Amino acid sequence: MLTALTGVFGDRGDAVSVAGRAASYEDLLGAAGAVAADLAEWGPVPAFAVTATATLETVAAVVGGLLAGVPCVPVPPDAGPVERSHILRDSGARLLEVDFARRAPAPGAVASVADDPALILYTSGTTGVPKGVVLSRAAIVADLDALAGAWQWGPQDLLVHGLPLFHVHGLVLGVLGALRTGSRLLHTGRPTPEAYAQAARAGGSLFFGVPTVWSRIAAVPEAATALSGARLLVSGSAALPTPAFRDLERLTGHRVVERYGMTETLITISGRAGGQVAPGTVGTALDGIATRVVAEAGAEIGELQVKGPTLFSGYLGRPDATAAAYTGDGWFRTGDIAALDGEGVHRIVGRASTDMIKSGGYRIGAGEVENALLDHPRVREAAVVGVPDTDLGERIVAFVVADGVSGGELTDFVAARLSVHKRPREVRFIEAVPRNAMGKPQKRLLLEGEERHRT
Ligand code: MLC
Ligand code: AMP
Repeated sequence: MLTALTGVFGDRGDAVSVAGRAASYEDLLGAAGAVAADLAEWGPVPAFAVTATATLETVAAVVGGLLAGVPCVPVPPDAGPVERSHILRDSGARLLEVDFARRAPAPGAVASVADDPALILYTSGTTGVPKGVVLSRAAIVADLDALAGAWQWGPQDLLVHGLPLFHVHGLVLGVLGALRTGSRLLHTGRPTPEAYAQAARAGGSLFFGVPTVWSRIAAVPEAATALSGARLLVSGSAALPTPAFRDLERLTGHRVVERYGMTETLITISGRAGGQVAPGTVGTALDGIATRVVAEAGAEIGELQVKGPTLFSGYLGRPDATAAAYTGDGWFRTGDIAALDGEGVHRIVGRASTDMIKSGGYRIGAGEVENALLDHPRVREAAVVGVPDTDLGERIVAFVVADGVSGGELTDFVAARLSVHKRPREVRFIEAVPRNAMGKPQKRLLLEGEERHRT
């Protein structure tokens, strides 16, 4: 599955560089071989987990899992005890420590088949605890090959990004994509404007970022102009604001290509290298993917539904939730609201539920944050919403009914139990959560109040 590691592209001393440490394919394959040997020694396990810091160790762990045919569960390094123990318990994964200095020959061909799980990525639903999204080897290969075609991505490229290695964007596209296409990888550690500019000066050709990263680069003109020599700038994981698109076009000469995807579907829609790109649009379906927009009679926008070989194998241990994610005729329901033009170009216009928040490109379920807040002894009610934010796209705002506790304490409480990016950026104390006759929270009322608060 990892074409580059078979040596087709030849070896290079800096094939993979992560946060300032470089490795050749031979180094990486040796370290991954040691991981595979450890996994073989363990005997049968349903999965293994790795604390997915942005390091060569994480890359070796993921490749080692592929070599051994054991699914890998990357755990966010800042996950607090509640989130971490849920992930480990739910997946049954045993935690593996990686020592990149160790080397072992790669095991011979493993008896894995294309449908076998390669990765289990935990992602938030609208309510409750995160679910494990099972991704097969075949789904990943289908997606990476379709993207390689769409972006003309190959061994001539130097891919640059600084995204976390526990989600689709940074891990599947940003690591496995480089290994599959044979492009070199330069992971900057953190996705700062300065680090991207430096990587551009070092020859970076293909750049990935979430919109927050691109907006921050656009706000630092000397960093943005350094990206003029790149071949392709790609944005995804959330909507790229048009002002950022325009500023980057002016400063870099590039029209940023947007692509759309989900943990459950991988990337399904994208603009093309050398193709027409318009701000606010995410392009056309990738090769092998079918999309449809199911609109109410007379409406032009509706739920985006997708089908194709890149789709997940199901939520781990949750056949109910898996079944609920599909329509009766077998299309995956994204929960995103979209419009489709006559040319097959998609525009994502919103989400069906206010309970799914996208902040800094991270997907956060309101229910998970509410449950964490309700675990605090002073909190009686909690309602969490995403409020428009120029930097993060949306920022998490928690409305709570509580006394004897400060907003800062509640923020720290969530950050420590779940993870830092799931913390509310603002806590507002209210008398009661507005509810309808059925007792269901009326979050739109809170959001309307928030609009008034802003103006
Ligand atoms: C602040 N910090 C706290 C804290 N408040 N720590 C503990 N408790 C508190 N109360 C610290 C953090 O530890 C961190 O420290 C620092 O503040 C900043 O943290 P942050 O707020 O998370 O960083 P921020 O600058 O807001 O991050 C922006 C960002 C990030 C863009 C870098 O949001 C990001 O990496 N996003 C990428 C998400 C992504 O990859 N999504 C893809 C999903 S896949 P320190 O020391 O660490 O600086 C997908 C499919 C698809 O969507 O289509 O791609
Ligand atoms: P995640 O599961 O973290 O992969 O998040 C998936 C969600 O990110 C999708 O359902 C969309 O809401 C959002 N998303 C991803 N890419 C884009 C994009 N280019 N434009 C708008 N939203 C996007």
